[in-house]
Amino acid sequence: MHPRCCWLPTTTLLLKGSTTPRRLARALSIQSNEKKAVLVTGSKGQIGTELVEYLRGQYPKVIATDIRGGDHYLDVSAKDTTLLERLVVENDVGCVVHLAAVLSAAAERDAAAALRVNNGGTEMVLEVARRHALRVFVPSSIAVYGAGTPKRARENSPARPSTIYGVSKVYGEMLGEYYHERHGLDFRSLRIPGVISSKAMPGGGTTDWAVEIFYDAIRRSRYSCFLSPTTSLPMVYIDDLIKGIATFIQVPRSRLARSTYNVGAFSVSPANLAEAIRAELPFDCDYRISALRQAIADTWPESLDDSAARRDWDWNPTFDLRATTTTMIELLSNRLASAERAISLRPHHPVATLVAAST
Ligand code: AKB
Repeated sequence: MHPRCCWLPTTTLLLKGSTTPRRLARALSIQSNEKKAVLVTGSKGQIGTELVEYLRGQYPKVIATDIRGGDHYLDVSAKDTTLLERLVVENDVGCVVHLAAVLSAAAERDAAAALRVNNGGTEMVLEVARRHALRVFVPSSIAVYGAGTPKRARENSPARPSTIYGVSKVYGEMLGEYYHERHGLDFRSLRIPGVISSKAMPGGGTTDWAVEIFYDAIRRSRYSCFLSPTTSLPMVYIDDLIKGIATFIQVPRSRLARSTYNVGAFSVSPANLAEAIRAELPFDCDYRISALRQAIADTWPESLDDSAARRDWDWNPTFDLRATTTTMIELLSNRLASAERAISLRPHHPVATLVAAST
């Protein structure tokens, strides 16, 4: 059991004067979901790849699903409730981590697909979770904010996005909170900034530059950035995010004052990150700005006020810009070097495929 978990025994819950049958049922379903299997959608994505690995060290069973394979094929946009329910029941799932989503720039290019995957997928997951009293984690994003948001966004800052991705994330948060209020569902969400990671590439996002820059710095000593040098956005290093999600999904509900929290770590612009890389490697960055992605980034906040997450459930990121930069360079240099070797020996080695996909 997680060290911070201290569940009240059933009798204590029953004896408490204010406990209604509905509250009791909710508390019992939350309690009984602890350490059952976890099902992850979008398990092959940037966050899923590392989260599944981490959760496998913590839970008896983790079912990794993805449209690109994983343990089970699952296309969330198809809304195949029967398939999801079968996986839940057969594997005694207690918690769903629903990561599958179309990211901001890709969503702008195909809004219909984004609505099918992002809204449709969340609708299906919440409905199955309601029927089986599952705990649900659905990531939200800095994309919920819009042009009227202050530069440093709080949870209650205006969230009026001007992108279809942002709209879908607001919808996911609000639908989850509705299920929580109306059906007692244990819905949890985090507004996640750009994620910097070395194991799996992001795809179709506006913050992807902050990962691409490391690949190109190591392989070519140069990068052409699609955002302007001064566009500063909030970021988090993957290790902090993974530990944060794992903590957040396990923390007793009684410690959460809200369903949706901001999580930030540091803010960085392309020029600042290029400078941090240049302190480690010979490196040049130029700018070929994408009108689409720049317009999206211009509506997002520069930083996130995450004091509520720090206070309520101990969110405590440890990687700043420097630690992220040196760690990324070290991990990626090793991985790319072994991939180069793998490419020359075995063209279908998984790391070789990762490198090929990133080029
Ligand atoms: C994107 O850039 O679309 C995502 C996000 C900030 O949600 N990384």
